[in-house]
Amino acid sequence: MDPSVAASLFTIFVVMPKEYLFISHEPLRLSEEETRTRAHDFLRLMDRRRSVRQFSDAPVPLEVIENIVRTASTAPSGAHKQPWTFCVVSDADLKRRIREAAEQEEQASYNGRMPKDWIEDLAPLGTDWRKPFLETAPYLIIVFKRAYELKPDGSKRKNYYVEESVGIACGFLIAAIHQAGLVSLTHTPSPMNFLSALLERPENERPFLLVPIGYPAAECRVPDLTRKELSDVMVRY
Ligand code: IYR
Repeated sequence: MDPSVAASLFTIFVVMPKEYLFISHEPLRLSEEETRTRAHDFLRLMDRRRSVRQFSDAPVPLEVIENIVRTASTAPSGAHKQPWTFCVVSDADLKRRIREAAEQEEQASYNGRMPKDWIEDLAPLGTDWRKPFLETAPYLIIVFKRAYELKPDGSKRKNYYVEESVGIACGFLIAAIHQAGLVSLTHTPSPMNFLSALLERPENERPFLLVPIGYPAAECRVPDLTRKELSDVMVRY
């Protein structure tokens, strides 16, 4: 290569900082009154959310699930890497296999793997190893965290704050489900690696959370729980 061409290329690709595009941001600009009302209304909405373990098999349109996943994927993430994959399962045979594998793990957990204190802490929730909702709910979303990205050439690219990012995305997911009038459960069968095998996920993905989604069963009951007061969760400085 001509040395002057090489010099120009060096300047363009090595010396000159790349210009990144910034666009203007147009946030909602609300009056203080409207902000107060909306904060209050959102609290009232979210405070009605409950984790549900008894699902109806009533169908949910796929479009609703897609928009819920799109909402989850708006979450902030480390270096905007969006290190998540949402596996959406509605196939009855796959749901059955997930249930069978989850129940096998849960049976071992409830019958010896979980310490006594843990079992006692769960008693008010009325949970046990049986997970019929994994078949009844019309959809299961299995959230995978991407420990790193696998490039097409096989090389790896780091992700950042993966746990935090995927946790926030799951929060958005659960809020979006509730906002749409559906119910969900944050289910964490343990260990969860059977999900990687059943869903044939690549090596850079690790199961993070299993979220059944649907309508509650007509006879659905939830434990009589209260939430902490503001004074127990907020400290002012
Ligand atoms: N994974 C078990 C046990 C369980 C653990 C916690 I922490 C809960 O809040 C609820 C259940 C199960 O799903 O039953």
